[in-house]
Amino acid sequence: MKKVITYGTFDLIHEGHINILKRAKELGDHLTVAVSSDSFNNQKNKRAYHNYKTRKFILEAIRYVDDVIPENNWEQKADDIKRLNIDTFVMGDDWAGKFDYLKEYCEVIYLPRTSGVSSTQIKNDLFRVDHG
Ligand code: C2G
Repeated sequence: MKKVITYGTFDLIHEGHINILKRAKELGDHLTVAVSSDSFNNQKNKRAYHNYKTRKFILEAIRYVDDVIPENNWEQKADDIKRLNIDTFVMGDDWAGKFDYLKEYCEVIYLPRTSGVSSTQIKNDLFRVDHG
């Protein structure tokens, strides 16, 4: 069984998230998503609308996702890959090159981001609608 993993905040799930989860799953037979904890989001200076419990709940409902684990820090990836016997690590290409050190443990693939959509864009657009 070919196991794939990807990491992220996955707040306000949108088409871009679904696209990368779908393509990540297509690279193997099993997809684990490591979703950023609330404290790690603070470390990433990322404000999520939904808390960890909700973001995990939503991810678990997505057909391409087989397992959801917490992402608590930057350093856990190599241990996760070894512990879970991961074959392929996938991230959007906004991270291109940043995780090449993981090639020592598994295949590293950066997939094109879906242009024109992001949680920040959604929040800004909603704010503009409400405030003119
Ligand atoms: N993504 C995408 N297209 C978008 C938006 C996001 O392909 N329009 C991808 C990102 O490239 C990433 C994944 O969806 O691979 C999750 O995106 P975020 O929730 O923004 O994750 P991020 O904050 O980049 O966290 O250790 C890694 C970090 O936790 C990644």
